[in-house]
Amino acid sequence: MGFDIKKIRADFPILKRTVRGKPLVYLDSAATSQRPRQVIDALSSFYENHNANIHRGVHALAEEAEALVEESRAKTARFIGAPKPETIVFTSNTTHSINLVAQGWGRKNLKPGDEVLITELEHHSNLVPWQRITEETGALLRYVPIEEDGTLTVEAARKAFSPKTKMFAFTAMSNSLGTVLPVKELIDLAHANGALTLVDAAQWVPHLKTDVAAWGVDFLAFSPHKMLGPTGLGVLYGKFDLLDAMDPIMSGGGMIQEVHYDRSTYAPPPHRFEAGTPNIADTAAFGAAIDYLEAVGMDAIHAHEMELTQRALEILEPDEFVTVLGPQKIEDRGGVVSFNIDDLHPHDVGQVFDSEGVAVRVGHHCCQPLMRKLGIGGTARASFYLYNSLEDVEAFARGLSKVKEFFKVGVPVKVS
Ligand code: 7TS
Repeated sequence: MGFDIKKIRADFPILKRTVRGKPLVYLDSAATSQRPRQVIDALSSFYENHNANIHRGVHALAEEAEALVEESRAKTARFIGAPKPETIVFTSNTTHSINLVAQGWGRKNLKPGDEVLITELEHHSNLVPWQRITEETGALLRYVPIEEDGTLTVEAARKAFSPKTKMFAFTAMSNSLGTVLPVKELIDLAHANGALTLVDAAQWVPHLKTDVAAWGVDFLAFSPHKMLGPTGLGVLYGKFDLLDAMDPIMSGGGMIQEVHYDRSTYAPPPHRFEAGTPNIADTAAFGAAIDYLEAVGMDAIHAHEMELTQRALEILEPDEFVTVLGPQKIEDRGGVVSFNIDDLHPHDVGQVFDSEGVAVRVGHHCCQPLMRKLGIGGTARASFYLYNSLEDVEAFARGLSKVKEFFKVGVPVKVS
C-alpha cells in the first residue's frame, strides 16, 4: 500500500464527521484507536455470514467461525514474531492479560520474601495486579526509579534487582509521558538476574515492530482496540512452557480436557485460559486490523508518527507558558505528547480543545503514583496514529492558541 495519508484517512469513516461544528481532529489514539472500514466490514460480515459458537459444533457455521478465530490467532502470532499460534491467549484487554499472569503464574511461584520489580512509569493495569498478588503471597513489590525527564535507564534497573527478584514487569512505552524504554536490554538484564519478564506492550505493538522471539520476552500483553481492532479483546503472548505450567484463573466450559463429578483436567494452552464463550466476532475481525497494519508497514507508521510528534514538540516547546512532560530527546519518545499550560487545570484545557473539534485526553492517565511523583495532578495529552495528518497538528496548534486566549494566559491581570 505504501504510506499515502489521504488514502489512509479515507479508510476511516469516523474522520469524516464533525464535532461542535468543526472537522474531527482525533488525538486520543493512546486511549483507543479508530477503526478502518475494513475492520468494521469484517465485524459485520462475521455476524451476517458466519455467526456461530465455536469449539462444540460440527455444522458449517461453527467450523467457519472457529477457522476465523484460529486464523486471527495465527496472524497475531506472526505479527509479533511468536513461534506458534498456541502461544497466543485471547483475553478481554491488556489488563486481563496482566492479571492472568499475576494470578496464574504468581500464585504458584511467589512466596514470602520474593520480589516483583516494576517501574515508576506503570499504568495502573501493570501495577495494581502486582500489588494484589504480592500482598496475597507475602512477596515484595519494588520499583525501578525514573530519571527527572521520565526516562528509565538500564543502570537504574540494574541496581533494583536482587537475588530475590522473580519477575520484572515493565511498560515498553509510557502511555502518559511517551517514554520508550530500552526493552531488549531490560529483558536481558532480568534474565541475567534469573527473573522472568512481562512487557506491557499496550502502547508498543500498535506503533512499533514487535519481535517477541528476538526480545526473548517471557510474557507480552497488548490490546487490539489500540491497533485498529475491536474493543473487548486482549492478547497475552507467553512462552509455551511457561503458559503450560500456569494455572487458569477462570474455569468452566471450553478450557477442560476431562471433567468428572469429583475432578477435572485442563486443556493445554491457549484454550486453558479461554473459559466460556470467547469474544468470537471481535477476534475474527481483529485479523483485518493486522492485515491493515501490515499492508501499510509498521516502519512507515512509526516514521509518520514521529514526524507528527516532532512538529507538535516544535509548537509546544518554545511556548513559555507550556510545560512539556517526558523525555527531552525525541529518540526516547513515541507518538505521545503530554503537557500543561500555565497553571490551568488539564480538564479546562481539554474542554477548550474539544470546542475546536480537537480530541485530547486529560487527567492522570491511570498513572496516579507517577503524577504524584511528578508533583502534578494530571496533564493534557495528544497522541498520534497513522491516520493523523500534519493538518491535524496545525489544528492542535490553533486549539492551543484558543486555550490561551480563552483563559487569558500571559495577559497581565489589571489592578484597578
Ligand atoms: N498499559 C498501558 C501502557 C496502557 O496505555 C493501557 C491503556 C493499559 C495498559 C490498559 O489497557 P486496557 O486495554 O486493558 O484498558 N491506556 C489508556 C490510556 O492511556 N488512556 O486510556 C487508556
